[in-house]
Amino acid sequence: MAETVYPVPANWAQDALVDEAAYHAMHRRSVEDPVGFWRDAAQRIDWIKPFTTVKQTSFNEADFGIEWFADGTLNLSANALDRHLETRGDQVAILWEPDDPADAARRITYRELHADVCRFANVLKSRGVQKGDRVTIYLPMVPEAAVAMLACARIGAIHSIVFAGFSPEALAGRITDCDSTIVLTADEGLRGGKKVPLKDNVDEALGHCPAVETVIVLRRTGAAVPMVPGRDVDWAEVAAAQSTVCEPEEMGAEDPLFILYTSGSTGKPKGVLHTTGGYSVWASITHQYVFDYRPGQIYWCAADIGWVTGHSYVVYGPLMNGATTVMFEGVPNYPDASRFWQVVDKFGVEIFYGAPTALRALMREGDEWVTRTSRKTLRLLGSVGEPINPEAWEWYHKVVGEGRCPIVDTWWQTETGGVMISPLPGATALKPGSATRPFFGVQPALVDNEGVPIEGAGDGCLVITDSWPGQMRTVWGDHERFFQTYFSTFPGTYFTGDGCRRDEDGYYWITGRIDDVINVSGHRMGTAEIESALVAHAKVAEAAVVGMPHDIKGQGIYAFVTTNANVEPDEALRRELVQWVRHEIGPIATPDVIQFAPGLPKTRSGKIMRRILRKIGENDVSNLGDTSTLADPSVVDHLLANRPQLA
Ligand code: 6R9
Repeated sequence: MAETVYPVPANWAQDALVDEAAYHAMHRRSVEDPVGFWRDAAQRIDWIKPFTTVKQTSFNEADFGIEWFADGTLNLSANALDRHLETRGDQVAILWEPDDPADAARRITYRELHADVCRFANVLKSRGVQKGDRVTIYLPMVPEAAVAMLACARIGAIHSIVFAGFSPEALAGRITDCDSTIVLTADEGLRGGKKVPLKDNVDEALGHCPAVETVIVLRRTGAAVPMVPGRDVDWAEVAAAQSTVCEPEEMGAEDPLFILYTSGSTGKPKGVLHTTGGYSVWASITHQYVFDYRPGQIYWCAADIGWVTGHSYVVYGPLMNGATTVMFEGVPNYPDASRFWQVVDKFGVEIFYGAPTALRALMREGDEWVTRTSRKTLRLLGSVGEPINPEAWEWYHKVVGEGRCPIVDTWWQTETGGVMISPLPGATALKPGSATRPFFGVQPALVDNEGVPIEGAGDGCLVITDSWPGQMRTVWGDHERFFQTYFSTFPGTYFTGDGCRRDEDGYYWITGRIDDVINVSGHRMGTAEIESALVAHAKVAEAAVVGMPHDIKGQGIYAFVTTNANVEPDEALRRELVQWVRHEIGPIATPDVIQFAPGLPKTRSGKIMRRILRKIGENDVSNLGDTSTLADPSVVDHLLANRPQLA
């Protein structure tokens, strides 16, 4: 595929915080003099007691440790709220859009949010929550979720948000793992017009969690839910009884801020732990520069607070930067496929940050859903969560952004706390599908399977060679697992688990998880590459590719393909797609199997559950493992029932 380059638009080069020259100068300083760079950069935070040490980090087994600004003290909620009261107390902090567009939006100013947070912090204290205690949050996308996070941060409690789409089983596991004794939830959630029985789920989960003493229940739909006397209390009732004065707790920079569970390739989900100082610096500085954010701009990150993107870029980063942050309860296609762009018009959104999976789904519905809206306020678009295939990128750029909005394709992970590799809109010429260049302080490197560094252009495993402030500090309760998972594969470096290509311009192209790499006749191929080729076909909406055992090639290519609405998949199309991929990538990428499917198995955050597809590819379907976190488990039944006969 021919590579298109989109230069920085002239107005962006001129007006942005950082242009090309400034990017290079700042990045160079950040790696040559990290202590000086971060000592200066950390002044963006209001410290209670200033730090004297900046960086004490080692990725080596002998003296392994990660500490930033260690002797400084601060409070994140004070940085997100109190510091704004004088300058922008009456500015809207959270603009909340409900699931149903007919219901009223909510506009919460910094002053109101501050009061709500203090009040709820006092609620937590009144229930016995102390600094260091774990608070499980199982709430839908409502402002109270942000209030709960900030209230925890205010008193030094560690929040553990569990996505409100997770099953009771998953919730119970996470409550137990971090020994949480308090759960915050709602009667029901609302998404895409459907009710989610959150309180019922909590009740079921708590059957396995006898240590939980308090459940605070927010009334979202008003459904009648059973309340266990002594354990369950009504959110509004207990909040009303508290004062709006609550002094922020003085936290050490390395005191824990939150735990967020994330799945790896093996074992049960890991409790990724982030601490206070480094994370605050990282979430705020990345939000400011990646989105070229100026206080007061209307900014919308469409992620759920159940994911790290919601933590760093719906709540913490934007609020520390004095943003008006949009919080959206709903889904992209309810009531119809114009929903995102209607919300953009309703609020005058200038910066929109979303996921490729949503974009591909909307793209499939046709352009009119987009073009019937104005979107004239949009200036910048962002992408996160998975590689964005060039077709979706071009559509996002041309149709959604009308060619005038740069796209920041941001690569990062739960573990990294914030964006690591991304364009800066005023500095970086864009190549569709590339996350482009490292953020300040990030030192990516490529190594081969034996750990030998790859210089210049090439393909390999993506590692990060030195620490950055937003890095996770441990796996909750299992420091050894932290070291083993991330620092033992390629000693002395942080191993991301992602494969990556670096081109002649030093641009990084994430090719997908290493465990998604398939080896066909000795040729390594990113499944994302083949998927991208398939999706480039006019009739294909979405594709997922896995390896399958092959007698001669070692591994063959098994492709799951969802066609566009109105396309009837048949044998002719199958042959056409095989030829298409051969044409796009080369004969080496010829798919061995193409299975058409109306839907792919996805988690509720929209990530394709490749584990299941791999098992189908390997014809090992007797035990597909835990499928409880799938958005729609029936998709799997369809896949199993329609497997093509293999020779
Ligand atoms: C923020 C987030 C992390 C994994 C990561 C990678 C994939 C995320 C990406 C991307 C290509 C991007 N990923 N952003 N791949 N381009 N812009 O998604 O965190 O849920 O922990 O997932 O997602 O494979 O390793 P998390």
